[in-house]
Amino acid sequence: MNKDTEKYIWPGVISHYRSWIKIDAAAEPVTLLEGNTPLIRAANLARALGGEIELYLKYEGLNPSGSFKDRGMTAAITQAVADGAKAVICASTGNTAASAAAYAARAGLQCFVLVPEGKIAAGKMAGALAYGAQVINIQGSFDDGLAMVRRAAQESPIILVNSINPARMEGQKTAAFEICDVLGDAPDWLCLPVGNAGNITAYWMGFSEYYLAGLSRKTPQLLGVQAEGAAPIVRGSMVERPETVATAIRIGNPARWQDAVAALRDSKGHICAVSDAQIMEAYHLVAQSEGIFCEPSSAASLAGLKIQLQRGDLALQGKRIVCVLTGHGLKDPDSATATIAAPVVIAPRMQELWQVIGYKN
Ligand code: AN7
Repeated sequence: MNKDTEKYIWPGVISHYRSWIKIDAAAEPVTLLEGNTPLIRAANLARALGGEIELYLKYEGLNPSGSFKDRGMTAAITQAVADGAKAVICASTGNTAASAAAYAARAGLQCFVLVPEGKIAAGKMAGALAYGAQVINIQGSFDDGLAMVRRAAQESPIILVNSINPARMEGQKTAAFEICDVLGDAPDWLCLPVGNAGNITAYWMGFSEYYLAGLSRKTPQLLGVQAEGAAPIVRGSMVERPETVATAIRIGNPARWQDAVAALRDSKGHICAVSDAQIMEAYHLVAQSEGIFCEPSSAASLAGLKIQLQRGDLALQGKRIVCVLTGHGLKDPDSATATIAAPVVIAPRMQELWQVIGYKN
């Protein structure tokens, strides 16, 4: 190995940020080398959103199981193994399930995931099954599932790996560190979708810790975005039957509700709701203007940024803004194929091809 090679090898978020991660200090990380995701400048998208802004996309879909959940899961599973766990459990709208399943497989733990029947994207179900988790479809919502897994963890030795588990926050906050490390400071605004509100809580922890340690000159303002049909924090009351195309954030009673409210207050941030139509518009826009494919829930952050740029009552213009694209578009192929015109069909004859594409000399 070239002697310089070692410094280019990414060891995963726990090893890279070890002194910051409050889990068992002696624990050997259970890692799939998650993290170190690209922060991509998105000038085309900024123009399309109508902003004179310096826009970056934190492409969390490039994590090993395809979403940001892997950052927290490496920490939660590492701690679970250190605590002698044999099995873990979570409720999920899909991504947590796939991530828990992957890291549990890596660690040799049994994994149970509760998902709302018929309401999780195909790629997430495929992942959870492929990694060998026991998938349990519940005839109810994510919120019903979360209440059940809380009970299950209280009344058994099974470890809960939803974001109520503090180790999850320890891993997830590393995304804030990475953004500061790349930009040399925190951005002016961080914009992200909010479901169970673990991620917004973790980002605020990360940015606050870096700021207090003198590693950034400021903390960002947070712009949280919920789907209109699942916007308990925006409305200030629980949503009994949450509904949205963005199934990942189809959550009516977020576990980290109070932490999210505190983060929004302390960051001088804002939380808003966007419609399914606005989400799908942003979903197509980022793919077609930047070549970056995210799932609909992730695009909610872009939709929220767009409406806030239009409203103009937050000081966004001229600012450096990071939008978090939380999950990969391939997680939810049906959202793409159902909303874009189907491919044309031709016979295998050149004449028909020329008819479609034009361009012939
Ligand atoms: C792509 O997987 O809650 O506010 O069970 O998958 O931290 O919940 C997923 C959430 C945003 C919201 N984007 O983050 C689950 C789950 C994507 C997500 C969120 C989720 P939180």
